[in-house]
Amino acid sequence: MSDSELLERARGGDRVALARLLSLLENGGGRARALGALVYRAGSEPDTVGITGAPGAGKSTLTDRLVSAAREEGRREVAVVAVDPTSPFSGGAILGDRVRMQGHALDDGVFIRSMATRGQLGGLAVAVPEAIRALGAAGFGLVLVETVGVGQVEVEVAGATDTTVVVVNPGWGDSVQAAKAGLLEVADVFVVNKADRPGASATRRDLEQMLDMGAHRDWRPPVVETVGVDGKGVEELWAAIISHRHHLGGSAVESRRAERAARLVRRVAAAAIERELDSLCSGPGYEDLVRLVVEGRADPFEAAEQLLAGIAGISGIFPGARPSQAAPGAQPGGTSATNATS
Ligand SMILES: Nc1nc2c(ncn2[C@@H]2O[C@H](COP(=O)(O)OP(=O)(O)OP(=O)(O)O)[C@@H](O)[C@H]2O)c(=O)[nH]1
Ligand SMILES: [Mg+2]
Repeated sequence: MSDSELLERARGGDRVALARLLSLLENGGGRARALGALVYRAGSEPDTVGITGAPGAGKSTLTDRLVSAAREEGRREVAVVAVDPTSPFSGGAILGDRVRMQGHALDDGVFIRSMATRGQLGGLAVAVPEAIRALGAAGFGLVLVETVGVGQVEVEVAGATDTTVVVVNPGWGDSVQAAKAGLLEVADVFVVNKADRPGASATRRDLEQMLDMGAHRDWRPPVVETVGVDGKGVEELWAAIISHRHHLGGSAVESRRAERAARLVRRVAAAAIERELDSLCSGPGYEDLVRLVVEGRADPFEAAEQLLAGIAGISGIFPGARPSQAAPGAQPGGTSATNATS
């Protein structure tokens, strides 16, 4: 099946085609780039909500409830991307999530997908937004992204949504951990889940205090208490998400998305340069250069200059990508030519 045929089927509601499309994107390589080019041109970005927090905080349970809330509100197509960072904590997360969200197994309007780290350039931080785009192209107006907020990349993935929900549990340690992980900065809404356990209101106060100290601009993240297992507080959580959405409004969403796109382009470019550098720094030529420095026949700057000459004319490094179709302004102004002659 051709790439455009596959995309057409996915857009037409063929879930098998959609799953295949997502797998191909996830695998990376030339086909992924060609598909990615189609996907990015095929539709706009859907509304996105990130749900993040420590392992076992209740993210999947809440995500499941939020899917129900969105469906009840009349959202026609809702997708869930459960990111499995293959961290030491996430053993069995994929199976667990599937089982937990079984309530939607028979609902045609709900699509659930797990994603693991792939070898693709830029990693999850690039792969997840691409999957979100693909889901948008396939007609999903709302995508919920569940991520374990334990590492920098995971926090970045979670924060790369229109609205980011940070889930903590009762206990002072949890909010401190969340703060340490950088979750305070990305949170638009806080949830104290497992509020059936002691200490929920204390944790809520702790969070409020941290928010008091922090400089939040025009939106103060509300703190909501929930009991994921019985659905208590979920209505309030959904309302908080919606009200953040309203707060963002049209233009704020646009500027958030523009910032994200800028970060993505930079991340892909940085990963590509890093990759080129890795290969330049692995050959015999590199050893020769290093020897020159060791023997005092060149300084590190001269050696680096010679090394970098190898990537001065960097292009054609994404097989399948179509740089010729990018906007004229996107051309890097002939910098490589300048470097080559200087
Ligand atoms: N007591 C109590 N247990 C809960 C609550 N919400 C979720 N749980 C339980 O906590 C456990 C973890 O819930 P999950 O929803 O899988 O948590 P998660 O954050 O998705 O976990 P990972 O994806 O593995 O990081 C499950 O056994 C849930 O039943 C709650 O409000 N109260
Ligand atoms: Mg989970």
